[in-house]
Amino acid sequence: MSTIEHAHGHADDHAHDDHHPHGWRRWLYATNHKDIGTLYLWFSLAMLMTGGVLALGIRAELFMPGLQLFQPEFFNQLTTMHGLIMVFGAIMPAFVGFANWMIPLQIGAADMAFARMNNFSFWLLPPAAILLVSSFLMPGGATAAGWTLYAPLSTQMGIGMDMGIFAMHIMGASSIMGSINIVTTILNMRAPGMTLMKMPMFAWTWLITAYLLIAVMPVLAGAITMTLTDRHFGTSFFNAAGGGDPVMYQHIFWFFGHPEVYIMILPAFGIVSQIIPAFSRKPLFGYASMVYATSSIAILSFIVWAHHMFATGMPVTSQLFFMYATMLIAVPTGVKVFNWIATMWQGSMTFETPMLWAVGFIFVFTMGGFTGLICAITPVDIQLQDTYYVVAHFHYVLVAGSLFALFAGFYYWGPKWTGFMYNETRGQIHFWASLITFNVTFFPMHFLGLAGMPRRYADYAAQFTDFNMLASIGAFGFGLSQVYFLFFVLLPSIRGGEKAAAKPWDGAEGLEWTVPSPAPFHTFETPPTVN
Ligand code: CU1
Repeated sequence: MSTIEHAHGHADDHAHDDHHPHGWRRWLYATNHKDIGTLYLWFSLAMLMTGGVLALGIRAELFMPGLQLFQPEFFNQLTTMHGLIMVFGAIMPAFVGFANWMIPLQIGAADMAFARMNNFSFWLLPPAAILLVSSFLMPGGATAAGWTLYAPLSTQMGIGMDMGIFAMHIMGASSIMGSINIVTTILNMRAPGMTLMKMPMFAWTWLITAYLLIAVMPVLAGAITMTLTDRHFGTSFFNAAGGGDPVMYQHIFWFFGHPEVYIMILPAFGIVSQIIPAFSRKPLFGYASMVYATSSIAILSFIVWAHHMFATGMPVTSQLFFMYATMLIAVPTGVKVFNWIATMWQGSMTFETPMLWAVGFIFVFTMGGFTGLICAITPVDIQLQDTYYVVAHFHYVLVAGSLFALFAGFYYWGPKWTGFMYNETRGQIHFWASLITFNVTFFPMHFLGLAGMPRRYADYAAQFTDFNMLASIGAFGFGLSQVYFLFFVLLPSIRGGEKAAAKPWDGAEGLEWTVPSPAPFHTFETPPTVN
């Protein structure tokens, strides 16, 4: 019996007590970490599809040179909104959904520390998403300043920009509250015996991620608030004519933005660090070094921000500092990759769908890591800045990194969530189709970037046609692969099918809990709330 059904069945025994609201109330008033986790996951899936449709619009326009479908102004709205929706609507909330589902279970807590704040964190998101997406309908359309919302362009666009700023404020508030909840839960609500250094890696990576979020979301809020006051209240923070500096916007934004990219990858590291041992039937190699590597990455992420700004002109000493600091991050990241490989080494490996995604993650994410190193080299970056090479780089880390890990986690833990096994053949089809089409989409972009094709343009010179056609074909294939996932894997595995065993991964399962967990999975049908 699934955990959800179980909770439900239990509630039916007390049909008249209102601790377990039914129907829409169950979701609107949800204080149960599992229900809230489910809400987060559905929300992020909806945003993934919305952002995906925008991406396909971009790739459709870029299938051929010339303008076919969209005017350049609208094209730039598509790229901007694609980025904002994927970062703030899809990837981040998906990891928070995983955190809600898994962290209390992993540390033996009854629920999240602040159950009602947890509800509020989630329900801020749908209005923010509606605000963001409906800005397309405003005069002048959605913001077209790029997801980074650089001044001075962002200080001059229409009302869509204000709606975007408001939406990001709301999403930021949601993230901060979610992070406070995660930190408090992990620090205060671990079961007896569950010391910090015994926690499963996903809980560890999220603890560190939550600190990053609390540190940098207010910085983003500051940057976009200054943008707002420059727009409407006569300030000149980013306006050179009034004594301000548009480059300062970039400093503030990337002081948020670089830790943000680790916010989107550290929980992915955590998921992969649990799947690899389970399907290698060995404990994680170098557990403590994984914890320290994660912390090192988080700390270093605060001192590398200006590697996004080499082309703005800066003193050579600054260039060198940000170049070397950035390269330093390759060390703890390398520790992680080597630990994953050492975990697999001489293991009794099997390749069910979660493991395929996890190994695919290591392989393809690491390519994104290498191109990141290349971009960190200042003189190279000045050449590659704002070309498709950078677009290729960050899609290798965000799609083949974050999204692949999310799929790995879904296939791994989903049977616990729904109570049903997904179809293994279809899961593997989904993996291989995604892996191939992902690379068809984004690998050619390296060549386009090296050849000098700039990003954020609706049109391009004829010599870029072949690789663009290939990328567009790949993108539609990738989109179709996710439609296949939705209709042939996800929905069927929720409706029913083969019942998942209590330990779906059998021999592999025990190793997920490399420490004896004092709190097994199914003891929390009716979690008490704390606040
Ligand atoms: Cu960065």
